[in-house]
Amino acid sequence: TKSELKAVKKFTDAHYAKPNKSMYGIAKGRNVFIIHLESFQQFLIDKKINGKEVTPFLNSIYHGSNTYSFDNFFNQVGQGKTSDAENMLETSTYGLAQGSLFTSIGSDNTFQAAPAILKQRAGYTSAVFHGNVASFWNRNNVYKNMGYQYFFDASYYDTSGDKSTGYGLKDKLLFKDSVKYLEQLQQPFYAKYITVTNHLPYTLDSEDQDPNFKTVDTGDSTVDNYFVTAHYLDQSLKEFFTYLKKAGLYKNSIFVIYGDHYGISDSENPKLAPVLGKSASSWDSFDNAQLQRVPLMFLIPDSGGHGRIIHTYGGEIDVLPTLMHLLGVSSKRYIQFGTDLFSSQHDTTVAFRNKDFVTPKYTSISGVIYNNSNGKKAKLTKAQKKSLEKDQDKVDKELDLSDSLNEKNLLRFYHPKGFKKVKASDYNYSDGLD
Ligand code: GP9
Ligand code: MN
Repeated sequence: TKSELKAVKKFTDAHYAKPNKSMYGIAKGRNVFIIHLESFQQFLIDKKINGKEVTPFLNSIYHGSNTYSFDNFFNQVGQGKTSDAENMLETSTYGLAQGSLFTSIGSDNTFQAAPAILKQRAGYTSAVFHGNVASFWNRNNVYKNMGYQYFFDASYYDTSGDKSTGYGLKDKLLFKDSVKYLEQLQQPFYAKYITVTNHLPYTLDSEDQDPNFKTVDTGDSTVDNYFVTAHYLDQSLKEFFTYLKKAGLYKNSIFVIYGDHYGISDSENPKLAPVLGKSASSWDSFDNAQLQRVPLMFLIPDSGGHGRIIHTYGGEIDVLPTLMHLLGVSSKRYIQFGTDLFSSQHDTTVAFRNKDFVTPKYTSISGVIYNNSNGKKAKLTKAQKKSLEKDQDKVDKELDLSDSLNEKNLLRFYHPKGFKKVKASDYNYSDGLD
């Protein structure tokens, strides 16, 4: 009801972080590429195996002079995995405590999402490129409610035979075969690429494997193969960027590159530990939480060389307000739970979907507080305890309010200035062939 909406609005208004003046609008008018790196964890960045970088191309972007890279950025997904990550990035609201928001309520929910906002405020065309079938995670319905104009799913590509792995078209082919559609998009566009090849069980035909890259031998094939498909994903991006530069689409774009969630699960982490130079026998839930870091990079070519690696703590919920401010579109009037990562008022408490959380100093897991600096259980003063209880309260409240907003479809009552309600029936993603 409307009073429930009020409670949400009161929270997000108070929580809002005003933009950093030196960053606001630095990517104004550029095309936006959202590049979703499937199952890609931060530890892959700069990782060398047998003397070779696993992801040399992404590393070059990560360290590039026009890239703002974050090394304390966490995934916050729940059971909705990829779809939860997408929901957070498009709406700056959380996924649900159980299941996937996309599949459970996404067909009927009211969204005030990036594609609609950017179209209405800044004239952006929007499209998703993905090599799996449109119905997976209910995307065909959700994207319409988000205001996506185009969805180029598996039906737009030849996915036959060895062109696909378990979740669809191989990444190199997705990037290559999407070009003919990408080139048709009216600029500026907001284009999302969701990769799939680096997905469990990380299988890859030998013809797609780089003979010059030898992976680890941990005795766990999931861990070993993870590096192989991550390497392939890296090569696929390199090829795509080569095309974009040739086509003249590179310089006038901003690239948001992020990992959606872990690829190696908690139960497999002890097998991974030695590869990361850690001990398997002392591996614990603190270590599992630290591995929830995923990459986040904002690459803004030819933007003056002020890029750097930023140690600010944040999570997927924070991407949308950050991006909007880089594009010079104020986020203030919308209901969003994240805060601009570049703002001095940014909230550095990162909530996990199960109410655990991480701050720059502490990690809280099932109520146990660990010191980030040494991974040991923290000895806390009264005042520190108090302040962590406050953090926990905020985390609980934030998740509850986000759930209330989505579960009760409260955005249907909310009319931010100038926002035209999205009409799903405006969109038709069929390619006319089926
Ligand atoms: C499939 C893909 C995988 O289309 O996006 O989703 P996930 O299994 O990672 O949630
Ligand atoms: Mn995923």
